[in-house]
Parts: sequence; structure tokens; C-alpha cells
Amino acid sequence: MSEKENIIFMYEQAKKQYALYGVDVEKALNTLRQIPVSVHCWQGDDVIGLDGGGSLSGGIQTTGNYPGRARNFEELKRDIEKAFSLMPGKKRLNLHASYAILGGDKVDRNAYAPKHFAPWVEFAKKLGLDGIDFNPTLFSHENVKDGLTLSSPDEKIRKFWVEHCKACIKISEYFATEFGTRALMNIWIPDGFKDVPADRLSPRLRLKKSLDEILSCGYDRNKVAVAVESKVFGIGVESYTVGSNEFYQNYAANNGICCLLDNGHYHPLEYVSDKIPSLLAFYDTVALHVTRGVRWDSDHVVLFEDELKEIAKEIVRNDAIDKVKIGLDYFDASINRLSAWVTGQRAVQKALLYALLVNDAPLKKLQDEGDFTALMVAQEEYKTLPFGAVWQEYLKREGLCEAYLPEIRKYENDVLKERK
Ligand code: RNT
Ligand code: ZN
Repeated sequence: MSEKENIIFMYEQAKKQYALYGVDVEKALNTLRQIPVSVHCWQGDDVIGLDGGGSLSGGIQTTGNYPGRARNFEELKRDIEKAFSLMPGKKRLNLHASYAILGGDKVDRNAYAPKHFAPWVEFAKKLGLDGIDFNPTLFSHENVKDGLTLSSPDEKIRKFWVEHCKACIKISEYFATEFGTRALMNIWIPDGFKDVPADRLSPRLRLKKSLDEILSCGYDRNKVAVAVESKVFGIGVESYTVGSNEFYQNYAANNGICCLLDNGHYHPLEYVSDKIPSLLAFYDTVALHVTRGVRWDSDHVVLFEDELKEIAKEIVRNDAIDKVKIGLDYFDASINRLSAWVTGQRAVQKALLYALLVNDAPLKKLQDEGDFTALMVAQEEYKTLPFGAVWQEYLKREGLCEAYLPEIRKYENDVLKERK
């Protein structure tokens, strides 16, 4: 039997086995290819950006010096094109403002305009992507003063970042218009203190005022979904972060915007999988940064692990595929960057498929009937169903296969090794 015949054979067997549980595998595969995943551009260059803003700051860090980092727009595009070609399913591109193509324009971040991102639009269209999502960049810049941006007590600094975020809303609107799909614009700020503050309220009131000013710029909410991303702590801001979870959830609820949950931004015993349904009770849109926290670090490459499966289940079984905006956020400079990219994106696709291959109705019924014995047994049974065979078939239909590393190794030898 050839490898291809084997995949088909295994898939047919798997389909029969899942049918015993009432799972329509064909339907699952068709749904999966339609779920957009917004892939971050910043895994390609260790979050350095293209606008010369300065070295990485704001409590996020990349570690490692694996050769081949993309050093300019051309290299980054080439790497994205290669990595994306190995990722199954529908993809969007997630850009940071620091990836502006200024082309000699002497403008600072408060004056970035759609034209500085036109080359990205052209590129994303060439790749046939679903759209572009966006992030103002409030780090790696000299106007981060004493670690503060939108919450700065220095009016000039605060205003600069308000203007930057307003400019980014306009750029997001431009992306939405170009692609005909709603763009997510996510605000994350590094603001916080290393040690015990004297005043925890005033910075938050200033952040609130800044967000009010940003949202008052008048934008089309059908085109742009503005999100705010909280964080429990960061390196160098261990004692206090201005943009806490409670702050942003209340702000978002009161102002008709949405929350972005980064699953590396909570205490290790708090689970984003459990936060998703809490927010779905109140919000039409919930945004995610899918990542993997390891002890104090929030940005390891995403793997096909239990919490990721639970996150995917909450999206699928609550009919929230259109409501939950999935974005990736991790960076690793210690291994091949393209491989890191692909591994994480595929892990998300696997988790979604895993969740789609569950017949939820009988399980929910067991819960409602209080038969927790049968529920536990049934949930365990799912774990050993032939998921891998369905995944292989999915990759085959996407023109891909499980073994993507040889292609990346070839690219490493042909392209990355030249970057000295
Ligand atoms: C940082 C946040 C933020 C960044 C990206 C680059 O802790 O997770 O989302 O990682 O915007
Ligand atoms: Zn994040």
C-alpha cells in the first residue's frame, strides 16, 4: 500500500468509528477549513519590527540566537510565504504597527497611515489571505517613559500614544475595506511597575481616559473590532500592571468593545478555556492570543496540549466559531523560526479538529441528567478514537503532509544560512 492509499484506508476506518458516536467527520473537515486563524508576523523576526523603533522592550523577551532571523521586509515576506505554505486552513495575517513600511518617510508612530501598510496588503492578497488584523505597538520606542504609555502622567507622552492608537484604527479600517472582512485591532500596553506602587488608581484612570479618547475617533464598528488585552504581570513589571483583567473586562463591557484573552497572561491555575464561556454570556466577540505559558514566561510555541484542546472545545461546542477570533502569539528564537510558526499553527488546527470530532449533545445531556459517571467514561473514550487518521486526511486535502520539517530544512540550507 502506498502512503497515500494508507491514509485513505485509515481515514475510512476512522470515519466508521466516529460514526458510532454520531460524529460526521466530513462535516468536521469542511468546517475546519473555514475557521480563520490570524497568524502573527512577529515570530519571523523576534518581535523586532521594521520601523527602527529600537530594541525589544515592554517586558516581552525573545531568547535564543538561532540563525536566519528575517532582517528586512523582503526576508520577512519570503519567510511568511514559505511558512504559510505549510499551514493548513484559512489564514489571516496579524501585523504590528512596528512593521510599517515607511519607505523613507520621516514619520513617527503617531502619524502612520494606510499607505505605510499598502505593501503588506498587496502581499496578503497575493497569498490569498482572508484579511489582516492589527496591533498598535506601544513598546520598543523612546516614548515609553518610565515604562508607561497610555497611562503616563506626562501628557505629551500619553497624547502621543493616543494618537498612535487612533492612527492604527484608521489603518485597521483600511485593511477591512481592502479585504471585505472585519479587522481586529488589539491594544496591549506594557504599563506597570516593578515594585510596590504608591497609587494604583490614577494610572488606571488615565488609561481609561486614553481609551475613551481613542474610541472617540469615529470609526466603523462593522469594519473594526477593537480589543483590549490584559496581563497579570511582565518581566520588570512584577508588582502591578495598569491593564489588568478586571480593568479591561469592565472597560470593554461598558464601551462596546471586546476583550482579548492571551492564555499566557493569567495565573497558571487560571484557565482561558473557562473564561471563554464566561465572556460569551455577555459578548458577541471574544478575541484570543493562543500561546503557551511556561512558569513565568507567556510566549512559548503552541503545542497540542490539554488546555489548547479545552479552549478549542469551548469555541466549537458553544457555536462560537464566528464569535471567537483566534490569533497566535508566541516567539522562539532558539529553534528554526519557520518550524516554530508551523508547529504552533498546526497545533491550533489539530485542537479545533479534535473539538469538531466530538458529538456534544449526548455529553451535555449526561451533564444535565447529573450522570457524571457516564460523562467521565464517555469523555475518556473520545481520547483514544483515531484522531490522527482524520488529521492526516485533512492535511492531504490541503495538499500537505505531516512531515513538514524536510521542506523547512531545505529552506534553511538554501535561504536562511545565507543570512549572516
Ligand atoms: C505581550 C502580549 C502582546 C505581545 C504582542 C507582540 O505580553 O502578549 O500581545 O506579545 O503584541
Ligand atoms: Zn498577547
